Amino acid sequence: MDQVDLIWKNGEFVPWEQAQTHVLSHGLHYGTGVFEGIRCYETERGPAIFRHADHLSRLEKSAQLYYLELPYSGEQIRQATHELLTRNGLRSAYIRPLAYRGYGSLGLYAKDAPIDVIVAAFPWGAYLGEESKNGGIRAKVSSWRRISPGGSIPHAKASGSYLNSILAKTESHNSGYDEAILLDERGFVCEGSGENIFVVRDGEIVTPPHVASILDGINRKSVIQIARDLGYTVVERDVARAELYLAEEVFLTGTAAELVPVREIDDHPLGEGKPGEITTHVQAKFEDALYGRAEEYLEWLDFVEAPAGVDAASKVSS
Ligand code: PPE
Repeated sequence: MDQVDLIWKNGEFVPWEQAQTHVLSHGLHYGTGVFEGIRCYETERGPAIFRHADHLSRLEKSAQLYYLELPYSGEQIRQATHELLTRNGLRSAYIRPLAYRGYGSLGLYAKDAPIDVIVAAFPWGAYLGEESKNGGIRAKVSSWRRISPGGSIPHAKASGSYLNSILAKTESHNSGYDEAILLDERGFVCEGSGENIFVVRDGEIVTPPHVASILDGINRKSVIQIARDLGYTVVERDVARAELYLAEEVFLTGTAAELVPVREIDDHPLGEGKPGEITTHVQAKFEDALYGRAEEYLEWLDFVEAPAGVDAASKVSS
């Protein structure tokens, strides 16, 4: 992990090594936390956070779904993030806000465990490997089903939910693949272990709907809009497993991964076994949007503003 100077924790900027938590913190035992993954990109007009407001609103909703009352507003977290990036001298970064039940009591109804909130920002390169965005990846349909809405909340980005993703990811890696594709409890295609999925069939772009237990990805939403603006038809509908193998093209979207083509699933090469035309077309526009090169999507960018009197040199705790 690429360490930087400061982490924001409960309203203060603390040195990276001191941003610690007690071993009896509730979240550590039961996964009672909600988090976000956000990226800041260096653009021609300065560092900009992609769809920051959407990520913060999802954080608030995830917290609500698990009865976690956030002690800070989205706007407070937003400003803290701007200051954190500035103080750490980061022009681009992966940003990880996390709110979790901290130290105070254990047991499942632990209203005395406080809610701790942190925001960390650090460099994080290509999530699925350097070659993934150009060359595409090899995926495996997981033997693990995605958590079902009957037992948990797939729509919340909650820490505990990720045990499911970790099982799937580990299995795919241990079998020599780059990523896992999970089916939902009904057996329809759901998503990757940390990405949403899109399938191209007969020139149309298809992606599983919300009832398929997906996380409501922010990049999914962006890519749907970009693809429609480029003139493609995008349909949200259930996708059968076999459609993965029959697809002309498949790609994944997520903050960490960005837009990654899939070139092979369960040893079936897709299309010509390399990233397809529609995928690369949408990917190019999507990357323009991330890096502020697409005028029409500039409104998605939250340009980082250094709070008055703060610059990269002022690294002390406030
Ligand atoms: N599904 C899951 C299960 C998921 O974790 C992510 C993001 C997505 C879909 C795509 O959502 P969005 O980033 O809003 O487009 N996964 C985050 C965590 C990855 C991690 O390993 O940690 C991420 O990409 O930041």
